[in-house]
Amino acid sequence: MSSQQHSQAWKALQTHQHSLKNTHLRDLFAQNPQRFEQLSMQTCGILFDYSKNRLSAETLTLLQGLAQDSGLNDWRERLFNGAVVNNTEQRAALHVALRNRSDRPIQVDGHNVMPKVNQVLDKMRRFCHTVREGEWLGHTGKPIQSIVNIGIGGSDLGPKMVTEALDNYRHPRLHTYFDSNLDAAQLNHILSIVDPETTLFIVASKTFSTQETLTNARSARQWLLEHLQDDSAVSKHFVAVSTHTERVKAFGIDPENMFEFWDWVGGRYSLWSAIGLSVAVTIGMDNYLRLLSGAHAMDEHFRTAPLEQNMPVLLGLIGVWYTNFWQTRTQAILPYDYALKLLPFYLQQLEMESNGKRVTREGQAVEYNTCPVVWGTAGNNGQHAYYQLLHQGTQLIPADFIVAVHSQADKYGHQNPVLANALAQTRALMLGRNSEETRAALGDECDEAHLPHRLFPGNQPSNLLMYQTLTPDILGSLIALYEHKVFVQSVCWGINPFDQWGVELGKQMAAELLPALEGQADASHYDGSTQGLLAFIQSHR
Ligand code: G6Q
Repeated sequence: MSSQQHSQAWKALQTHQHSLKNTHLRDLFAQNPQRFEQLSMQTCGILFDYSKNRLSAETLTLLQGLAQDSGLNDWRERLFNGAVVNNTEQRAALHVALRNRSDRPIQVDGHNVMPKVNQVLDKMRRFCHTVREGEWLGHTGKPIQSIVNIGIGGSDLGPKMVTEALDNYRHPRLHTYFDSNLDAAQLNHILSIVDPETTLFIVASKTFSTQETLTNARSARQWLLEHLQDDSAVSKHFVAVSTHTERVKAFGIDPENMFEFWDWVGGRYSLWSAIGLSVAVTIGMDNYLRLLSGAHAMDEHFRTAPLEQNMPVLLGLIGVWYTNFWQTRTQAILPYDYALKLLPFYLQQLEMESNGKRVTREGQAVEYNTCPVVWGTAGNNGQHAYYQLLHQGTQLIPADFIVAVHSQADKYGHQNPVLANALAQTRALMLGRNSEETRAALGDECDEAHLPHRLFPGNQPSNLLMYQTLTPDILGSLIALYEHKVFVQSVCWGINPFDQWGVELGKQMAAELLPALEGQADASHYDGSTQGLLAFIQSHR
């Protein structure tokens, strides 16, 4: 049993929640004309407005007390100093070293890792240059036009999200695709578009043992060889990103064409390592380094700013406030910037794989909610789909709105309507509309019998993150903001955010089921449902 919720800070927050329970956000704004000035902040080119939340200055003080009692200052120091913060795997989690653009040495096991990090960045730069300049030639002598990143989970979601988000920075000759799913439909689709003579596959896998990735990589190699009819073509069309040289060699990729990273880089935190190679080739090494610099700027802010002026700390604590004291179960991510359409999927992994845990670092069962379900889609589309529930449903759902002042691609003057919609939604969710206002708004059309259907309770909380336009630097800062938010929450919940044992059991059972599906193993010991499903599969082959 975890002690977190028996602490003074936790109890004080529970009592405080009772006192705020019946206060509407409208009242909080009416009571304090300075609310926006007091409950918003800026750093790294990002404005964070957290005024539309069910909280007061006192709430924040109490939450900071919880963070302090949970040892946040100490944990933050340990994270940046390369301590073993991932206790179940006995590892550091040093994604901050990968984007450390300062000269500050960062030690793992007594060795400064920065020279190795910078060597790989140099190798990536040389590679990106040759591909982008058309000097890296395919087997038949043609420059590369298509990049296919084969990877899954952390070796897919980050590079894919960033490549999409920064499409404006793409080299005009290069098109980049991401293959992750085991179902060959995804690979087939990509292979139907690209040309074997001008395609470069990046096999991205930390372990180089992941079933989905290796299966797809083998099929891609088979496709290439069917077209080019020469085994030596593989070296011109395949490179690897991994921590495991032997397995890369065994697959048939020359270690010269391998980009290394290390076990102290977690999968979902690996975008900043050579796993970002597909991004770097697509947008160019200088822009990729800007992404790292943006993340580094947020790291420095997180590392040095006092808790009450610390953006990731505030974002994390506000999430804890809702999850543990208002018992919310989901968190919406709503980007009003189409470039960030994949951000909700990326954050699903970052947040849910990191903090979807039920025991503390010490292995005791937690007695409180941990990570909420994270979900969302690009802005306006959601308005015409599920926002109904946000406005008039029965659940309290905190939402993060992410908004660009300028879209990357507004040739036709769409941006003011986009901004109007984003601001209107946060306002409507907060204010709602009472009966008096509804009668006034509807005038003669107001039908008293239908009035309840036209009311909006409001009081739905939201954060709003706004920046001028999505550049590599801003995107880097934004991602690092969420990474540190997740870390802050993990500290408050007393859990390890850097392991992911929850994904093991399903993998293991899949490996056991495969022989049964191939008719080479007896299935009679399986549960009734699995036996029934296997029988259906066999009879429909
Ligand atoms: C992330 C997870 C997971 C991992 C994939 C791919 O934190 O560990 O999503 O990234 O399972 O693993 P490989 O990179 O080893 O293929």
